[in-house]
Amino acid sequence: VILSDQQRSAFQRDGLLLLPGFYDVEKEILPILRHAHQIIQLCLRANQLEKLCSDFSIENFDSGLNVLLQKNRALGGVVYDAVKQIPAFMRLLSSEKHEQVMQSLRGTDLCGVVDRGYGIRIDHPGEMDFLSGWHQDYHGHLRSLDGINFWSPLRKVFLELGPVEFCPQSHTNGVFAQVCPPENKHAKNTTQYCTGLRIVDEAKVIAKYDKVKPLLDLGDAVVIDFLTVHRSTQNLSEQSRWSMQLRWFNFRDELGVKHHWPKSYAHGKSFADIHPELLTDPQN
Ligand SMILES: O=C(O)CCC(=O)C(=O)O
Repeated sequence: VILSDQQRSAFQRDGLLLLPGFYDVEKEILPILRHAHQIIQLCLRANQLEKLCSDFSIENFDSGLNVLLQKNRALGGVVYDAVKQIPAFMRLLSSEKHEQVMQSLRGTDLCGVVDRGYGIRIDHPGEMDFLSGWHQDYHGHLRSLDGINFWSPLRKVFLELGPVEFCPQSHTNGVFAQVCPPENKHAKNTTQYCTGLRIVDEAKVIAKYDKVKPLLDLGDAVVIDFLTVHRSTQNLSEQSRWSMQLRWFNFRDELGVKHHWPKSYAHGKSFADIHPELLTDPQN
């Protein structure tokens, strides 16, 4: 992958970069969709819903998932956990093209894949509980300040499907100070304390920036700086929104080296362990 000077400066300026057709749909995306389809077929059969089993198609690769959800919302969790283990997804996660983009954008020869910093989101129509509020990925994943999230759809993203919303140039502010939710004030450990952190004066901070909600095709990727503020938007369509998040970091980042590439929530650690100076208790 060779990025142009223009792409590199757009990324430095905006803290995000759209790479249309970054993945080969046939070779890199379709195997993931086919495998996800098979997993859903297995779940349908295991739940006496074999009548709903169907052949694979790109548009309807998750056919039957809505019925599983209606039968028992927990089955959505089963599919969610299962698809992260698809070999074609794991191969893509660590593929050389991400390393090349990291090297080109971060000017480093030594990158890493964020352990447990990857996944496949499935955002179902109308559900609000699992949407991510305004945040920087750094808080949730740490490792190094100049990490990158490769976000890519597994279903074409149109407006009603709920595109991710970004604040371009918000990365230039550095790490935003955070406030914990009132209910965490007396949490037993820092991981609990940091669950659901919000940017201090969120509304004022967010109002300062333009917003963009890129619509994406299969194979496109948005390269997101770990410090760029973004959030989920609600899925108002009738289909589930499927997307991949693949996070990488730079081993040579000074803060990362100093703190031994700290881990975060997924490993019982948190932002509070590394940046206590950027955390405040809620006032009420
Ligand atoms: O996909 C989304 O709705 C939000 C994704 C996100 O916040 C992230 O990948 O960090």
